[in-house]
Amino acid sequence: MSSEVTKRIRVKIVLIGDGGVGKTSLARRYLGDTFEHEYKKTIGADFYVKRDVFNDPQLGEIMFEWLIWDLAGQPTYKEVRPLYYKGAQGALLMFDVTRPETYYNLPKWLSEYWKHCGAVLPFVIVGNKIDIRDLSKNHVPPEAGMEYAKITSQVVGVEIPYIETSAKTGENVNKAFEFLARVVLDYAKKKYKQQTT
Ligand code: G3D
Ligand code: MG
Repeated sequence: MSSEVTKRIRVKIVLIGDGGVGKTSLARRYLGDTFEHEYKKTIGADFYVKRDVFNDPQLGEIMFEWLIWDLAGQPTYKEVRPLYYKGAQGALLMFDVTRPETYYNLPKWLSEYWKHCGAVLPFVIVGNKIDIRDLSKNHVPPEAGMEYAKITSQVVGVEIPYIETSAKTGENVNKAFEFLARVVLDYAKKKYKQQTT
């Protein structure tokens, strides 16, 4: 990590998707060993901080301080909801490629995210557990994730990425956050343009 990085932003993100899709595993894999971890017992969510540097073609190197919120277990979700989403600027919308029902539930999570954040905010669609995709007879093919990304891109007005990961092997985990940094910046640039034109 370069000490010359001067641009820094702090971005709260939420991990959303059905229980068991791998939200906690993905976050922990991304954090590696060097993470600050705080468990918010009172609200039933885990909270992690991670700094990472990304390169933007126009802005150069930017240090992101991710504030990653991760719902713990199966909480009494109603009480957690407002705090969980408050101030979020991005999301990883996750499903499990071995369980189609988790893919079909994506719209439900997305509308909840937008509703509680009060805006049509950006996100990355993550199809997790690709290491065991072939073990499932009716697994979700990559085309399904790409299709949903295409549809939602039109709604958000920026290109929503789809990425396939394995929190178990670590495949594409860093890349998921790289994509999230990109889409958050794309969205911010779009908003800025709208305000100045
Ligand atoms: P959640 O936070 O979305 O509820 P978890 O999901 O991160 O708790 O993961 C649920 C289970 O799926 C865990 O198994 C975890 O090890 C497993 N898992 C998560 N990601 C992957 C992956 O990419 N590949 C494989 N093969 N397994 C994964 P257990 O057995 O602990 O319930
Ligand atoms: Mg979890």
